[in-house]
Amino acid sequence: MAKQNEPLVTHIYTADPSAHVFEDKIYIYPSHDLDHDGEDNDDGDQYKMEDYHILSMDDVDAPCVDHGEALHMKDVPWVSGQMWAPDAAFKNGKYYLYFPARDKNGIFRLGVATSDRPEGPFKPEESFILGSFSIDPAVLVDDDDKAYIYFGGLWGGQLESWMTNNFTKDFVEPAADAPMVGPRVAELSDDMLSLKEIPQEILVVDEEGNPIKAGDEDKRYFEGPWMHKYNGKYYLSYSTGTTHYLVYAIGDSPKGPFTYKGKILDPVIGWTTHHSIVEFKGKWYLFYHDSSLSNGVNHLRCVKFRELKYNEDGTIIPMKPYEE
Ligand code: FUB
Repeated sequence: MAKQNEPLVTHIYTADPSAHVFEDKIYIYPSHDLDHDGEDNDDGDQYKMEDYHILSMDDVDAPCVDHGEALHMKDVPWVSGQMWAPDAAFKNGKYYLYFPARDKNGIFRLGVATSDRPEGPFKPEESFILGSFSIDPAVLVDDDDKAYIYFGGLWGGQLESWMTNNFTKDFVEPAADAPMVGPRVAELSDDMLSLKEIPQEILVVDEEGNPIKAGDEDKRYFEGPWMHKYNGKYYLSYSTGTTHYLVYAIGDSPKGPFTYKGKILDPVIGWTTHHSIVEFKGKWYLFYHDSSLSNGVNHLRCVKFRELKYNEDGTIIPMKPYEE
């Protein structure tokens, strides 16, 4: 049986859970971590994932089912490795799996694969999504049926290499007092397979309207964007990377700007955490990962979930990962 704050599955290592309610169940789209003796570095070479397994739960206290391999890199013609954090969406009567991976030149791109079923198997497109780059796609299908893809990750995720929307191998990190490097957003085409526009950088400001600075590592964007709506407002949440927080910002439109509001989750065991937020049967849940299942090995992670609550003013009540 699934239990809050416990690994959802223990027979494989899983990370980066993107949770959605499809067909009245919770479906979880995680990365699948593999064990190896390779290098662990700031480029993320330790995250050597090759495939996706999709999980589901009929309810929050029901067993978590692994539906087996839904997509493997050997079946994706443009991929050379590292199938990282995915997300999924439902539109046009179909399920879409969005995933980042290195192309044959070692550049991270975003791919898409389709299925008639939420658990797959998924059939990939021949090429990556034109105009896409970096990692960690998250897709919002808004109430008006327009769909937006959010993405981007610093360091190994190569986002700093795309400040001009052209890849630059030798990028310069922004100065500490310069605005942070923001995640990107683009509207998706109606068939969900391409971008309708050039991705734009998202602006996150503080309560005074000043952009969050690159050196403000407790608040700045690092990776793992997620977008959800609560009471008509748009909530952009993300990982701060080096300081290991999950934080959020609120805006009035899917492309922002967003005002930084605070922390969602304190640091977990392991270097990364990566999350999603979903409503199920009138309650809200945070899905995230830590490295507790491997006793702290950074690249061997496990997905977990816990209830998330809001204050009356719409702010999120911050949580500590190892307290109820
Ligand atoms: O899982 C590989 C990478 O680690 C993800 O893309 C990041 O968000 C981090 O969780």
